[in-house]
Amino acid sequence: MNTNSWSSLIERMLAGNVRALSRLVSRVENREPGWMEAMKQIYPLSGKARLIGITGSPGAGKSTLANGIARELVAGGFKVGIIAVDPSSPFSGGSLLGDRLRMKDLWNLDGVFIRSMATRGALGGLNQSARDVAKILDAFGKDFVLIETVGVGQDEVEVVRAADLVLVVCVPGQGDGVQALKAGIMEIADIFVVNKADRPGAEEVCLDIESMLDLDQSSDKPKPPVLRTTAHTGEGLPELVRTLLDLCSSPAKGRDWRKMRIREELIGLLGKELIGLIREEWEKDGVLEKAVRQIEKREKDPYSLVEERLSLWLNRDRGRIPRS
Ligand SMILES: Nc1nc2c(ncn2[C@@H]2O[C@H](COP(=O)(O)OP(=O)(O)O)[C@@H](O)[C@H]2O)c(=O)[nH]1
Ligand SMILES: [Mg+2]
Repeated sequence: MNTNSWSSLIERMLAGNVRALSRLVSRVENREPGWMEAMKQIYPLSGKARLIGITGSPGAGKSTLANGIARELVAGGFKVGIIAVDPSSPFSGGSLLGDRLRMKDLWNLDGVFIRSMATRGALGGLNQSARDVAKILDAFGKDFVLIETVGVGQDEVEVVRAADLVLVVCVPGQGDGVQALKAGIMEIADIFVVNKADRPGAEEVCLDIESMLDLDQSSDKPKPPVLRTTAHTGEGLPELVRTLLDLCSSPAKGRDWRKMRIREELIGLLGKELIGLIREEWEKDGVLEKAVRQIEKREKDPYSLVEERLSLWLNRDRGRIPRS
């Protein structure tokens, strides 16, 4: 049997083989032919793991926290995976830095599997790629998948939106840091972590966040707890993990949240696939090139061309798409 075939990879992954897991993740990320079939097989085996988003500015201590949280969870008997949407994340004390090839690999540190993903170039889009990897880790048997991402940029925000629980990491001395949080991240936080509590100003940051939360009457969500940690010494981590486990076991986000996520994922997947199909078909037989030439010579405008193309597609497929 071809040991690199999808079915063999899935089989070995399910048997606990880390190399197969790593290979599978890469091939799905690269959208190699058959990836969708593979995900169809993997999907029913997922759905148990909790996705925890960890977001905050660069240097806030997200990787150190993720490591610490993973350690605590492992000590509590849970299986943990980490996805770092930031290839510069120094997860094994810096040894990942400056080694691009190895960074693409999956790391196994004390049973915690760590996957770095580049922010650019994810074929299925960063958000979907992170979801796919999380599902594979879930099927592999992880109870928790931590996703670390810098809290800037639409893609990154989408990634944390897909999480079951979101930790927003702040640090003292950030200046307008808390202010900046208001844009987008604030409302998706389930727990605020004030890290680097060993530094002066931690108390002020906590107060800032608390008063900001008091001002925010719009949300019907329970007020997120604000916790202090010193990630590199582990101080505050047991309490953070206790809070996290508590929140995970209470279905506060409810069904609508899940439905919203499923809806977004469906639309996202469909969109990506459609774009792929359209591009492929339009590029076939030089049709796209012809259109480009027509626009260049100003014989046609892009709007009419898109309209024509669209109606061609719709009319051709109308009879084939079932109504239900
Ligand atoms: N003083 C202090 N330094 C910390 C703390 N947590 C992390 N660091 C340090 O802050 C730097 C950035 O941490 P890192 O986890 O890479 O941040 P990330 O960019 O958010 O992932 C590292 O040098 C850490 O050792 C903390 O609680 N206190
Ligand atoms: Mg990091």
